[in-house]
Amino acid sequence: MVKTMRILVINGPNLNMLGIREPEIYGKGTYDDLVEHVRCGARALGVGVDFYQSNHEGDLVDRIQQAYGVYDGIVINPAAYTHTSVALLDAVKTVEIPTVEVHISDVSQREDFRQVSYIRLGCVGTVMGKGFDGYVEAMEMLVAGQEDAK
Ligand code: CA2
Repeated sequence: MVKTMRILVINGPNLNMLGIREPEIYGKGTYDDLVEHVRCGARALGVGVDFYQSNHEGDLVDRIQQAYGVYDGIVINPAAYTHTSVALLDAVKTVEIPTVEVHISDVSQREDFRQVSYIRLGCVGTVMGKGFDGYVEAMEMLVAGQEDAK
C-alpha cells in the first residue's frame, strides 16, 4: 500500500495578521487565503497537509517536537524568529524531519538584520520572494526529496 506523505506547515509570529498591512511586501491575501492556497497545492501534489500558527517561540518548538514520527516533511516560515531563534534551529535538527524554510518576501533584498537565518542551517532548502506560491514550491521540494530517497 502506498503511504500518503504528510506535511506540516508552520507559520510564526504575526503571520496570522497577513493582509492587514504592507501589501506591497506580503500581498493582499489573509492567513486563511494562505491556508486555502497551500491546501489546494497539497491536493494537486497528492500529499496530506496540516497547519499550525503561533506567535510564541516555545509553542512553535513544542509543535515541531510533536511532529516527530508523525510527519514526513515540514514547511516553516518562522517570520521574525528566523533571525533570532536558535531554539527553532535545534528543534528541527532534533526531529530530523526534512524541513524547508519559506519567506513570502525576498529577505535577501531587505534589511541587514534579515540576512541572518538560524533555521536555514537545519533545512534542506529555502524558498523566498515567491509569495504564497513559495509554500507550494517548498512542498514540491519535499516530495522530490522523498522520491529521491526511494
Ligand atoms: O517574508 C516573510 O515571510 C517573513 O518571514 C515575514 C516576517 C519577517 O519578519 C521576516 O523577516 C520575513 C514578518 C511577518 C509579518 O507578518 C505580517 C503581518 C501583517 C501584515 C503583513 C505581514
